[in-house]
Amino acid sequence: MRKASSAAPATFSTSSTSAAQRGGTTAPQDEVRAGGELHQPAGGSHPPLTTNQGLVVADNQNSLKVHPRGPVLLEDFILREKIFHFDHERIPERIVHARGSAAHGHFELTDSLAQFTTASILTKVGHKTPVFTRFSTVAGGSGSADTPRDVRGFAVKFYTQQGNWDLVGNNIPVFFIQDAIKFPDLIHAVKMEPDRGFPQAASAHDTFWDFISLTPEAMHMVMWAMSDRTLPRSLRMMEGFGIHSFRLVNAEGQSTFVKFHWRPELGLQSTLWDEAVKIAGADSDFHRRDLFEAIEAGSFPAWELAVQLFTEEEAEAFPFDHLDPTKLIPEELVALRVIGRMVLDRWPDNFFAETEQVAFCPSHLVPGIDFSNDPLLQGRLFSYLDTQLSRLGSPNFHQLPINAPKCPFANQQRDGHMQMGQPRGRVAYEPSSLAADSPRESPARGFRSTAVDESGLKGRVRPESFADHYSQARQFFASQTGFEQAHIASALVFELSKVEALHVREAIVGHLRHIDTGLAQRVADGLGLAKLPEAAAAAVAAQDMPASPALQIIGKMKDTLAGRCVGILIADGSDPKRVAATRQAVERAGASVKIVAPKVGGARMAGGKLMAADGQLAGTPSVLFDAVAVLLSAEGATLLAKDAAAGDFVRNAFGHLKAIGIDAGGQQLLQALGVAPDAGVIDVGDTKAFIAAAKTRQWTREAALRMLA
Ligand code: HDE
Repeated sequence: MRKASSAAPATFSTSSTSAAQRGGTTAPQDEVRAGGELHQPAGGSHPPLTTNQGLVVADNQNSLKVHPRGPVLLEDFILREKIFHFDHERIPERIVHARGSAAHGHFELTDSLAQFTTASILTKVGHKTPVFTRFSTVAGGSGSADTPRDVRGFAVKFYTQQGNWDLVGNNIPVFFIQDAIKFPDLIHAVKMEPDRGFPQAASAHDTFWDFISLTPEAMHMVMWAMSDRTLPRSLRMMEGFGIHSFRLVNAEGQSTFVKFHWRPELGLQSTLWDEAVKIAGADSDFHRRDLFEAIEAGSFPAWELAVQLFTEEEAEAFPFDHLDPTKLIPEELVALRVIGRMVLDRWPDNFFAETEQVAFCPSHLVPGIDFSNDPLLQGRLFSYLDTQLSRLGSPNFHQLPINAPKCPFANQQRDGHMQMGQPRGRVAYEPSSLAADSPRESPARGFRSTAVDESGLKGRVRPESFADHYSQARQFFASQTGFEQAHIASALVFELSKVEALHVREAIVGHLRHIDTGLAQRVADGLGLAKLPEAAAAAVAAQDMPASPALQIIGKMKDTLAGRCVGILIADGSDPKRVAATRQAVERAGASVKIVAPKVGGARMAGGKLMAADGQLAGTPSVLFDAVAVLLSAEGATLLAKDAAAGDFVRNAFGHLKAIGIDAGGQQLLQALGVAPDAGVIDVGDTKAFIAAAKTRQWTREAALRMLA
């Protein structure tokens, strides 16, 4: 039998075992190292490590064994407790919206809606209500990439003085289906196909398009999903929508319908499809990192909250049914009224405790707000509460700090798994006469459902008023700029080209014929269909509606570089003054700069000084930036001309329609790569021109370099 090593003198250890016996090369934290100094990682006084029962642990490196090379003992309760807890670290991921990122912040009301509602959050101007906001993709698992083509969740939990209000919306104002009973089918169709387990986080496959082809009500949402709205550049640059009509209810019990909109202060920005695909490889946490870095840098993302208010009578006159969640109310029909501002200024302390365990429920609302009869919303009122039980495992999920209201709450609900409260006394019922302090109902200020006159024949019937599936899809497409229309057509071609079943491809084109014949023809051509398929049977013929420029992305971009990021590619010999001047101009415009160099240690600049890099060229491609500058010496350009990563950096920046700032060396590299300069390739000597070009994409470049449908 081998003996335990005694190579290290016993004096190196505070216990009777030697350092080598304690294991590894790293000394335990309370151990005197060979040099004689106490090993204390930076940052000070460490509390003792304990078990969950508070027992101080002496050795966190070794399990308890019969002898140093012998079997582990079942007796080792410290090992068992640690592994037991580890084994149960995961909870079921969300069935949809599993991949998400969240932040804390506040909402401040700027315009009172006191005329319409009793909700204090919508009437107390200047009051700051804490919020927790989670953004998500829908289809992918929790470890999937941030940038697939997908709808984004936009869920806000307002911790109001009257209880929690959850506005659980998306970044698109309509939805695929009209009735909650179709939701499991929709999600089963879009998720990985059940026999093969792929594709992950992608709608470009047969089952999704098969379901869509048989669900014409989805065609409006499909237009949005195929637009660049589903490729947001940043979570900070997306709109949010409550989708359904809700009601605001005032003190007299009168109700007004309301739609909620979030509008990003940075304006809308999207990536291009080819770019989004490449970002997924370069940084699958692109959106999460972007939100984290912005908040850490103090560049807090903010949104305006706006409402569309309308009465029942006004709704009667709309050429669609506002209770149908596949329809929106154009801003040109009912203007948006901005009533407040949300700022996200604090990243969660712990991802699991907050972002993973936060439980949003559309049924969480406050007095003065009420539901409408939107059948999708009505189904959601059940689903979210129910799902929390399987995710969080207990009806007491509301007691988790992230879910608990920040106003007092009390009732006679008791017990259950993981009960954290310790209610006192004998009274756990109501009415009661045995306790003076037991909670009672409050008729005057409590929640009341709006008294609505409902009558009719019970039945599983889709209303006639929900039958027009194409008019708003047509309006959406007609309202886009030519660049955006080309992206929609190309996205349809891309997605349908991944569909193996020819009849499904044809059926979708058949639906497109009701929306825009030109679009149908472009997609048919892009798919190589021999002839235009038959138009689908339509319950109601599509109407032409007035164009709504508010539905564009390009129309909603802001003339700003704020919140975005410019990458500057340097190499040995680059001119530090040029780099500094470019950096200064970008930062003055409210954007950030990242220096990219062949080596992460930096580049030796002209003049001999080292400039540190934020990223190494091969790992920091230009897809991560909104615009780039290529600032090189002649030698640097010659060197990089031979490097594939540098070639990709420049060619992709050009291909993704980005402004490229250059100096003489940059120009040399572009020339060597065969990239012909256009109006978006700018000498950084003219910083103003470079910033102006960096704010937007060089849309006109695209037709020359990409085969769009
Ligand atoms: Fe959801 N949805 N949903 N949904 N949804 C969930 O709840 C559901 C719908 C939305 O960041 C689940 O906690 C049904 C529309 C967001 O945690 C689940 C129907 C809209 C989030 C659920 C819908 C949404 C969810 C999964 C059809 C836009 C993420 C885990 C009636 C207005 C919230 C969970 C977060 C999450 C069900 C339709 C938005 C299963 C049954 C429409 C932003 O309860």
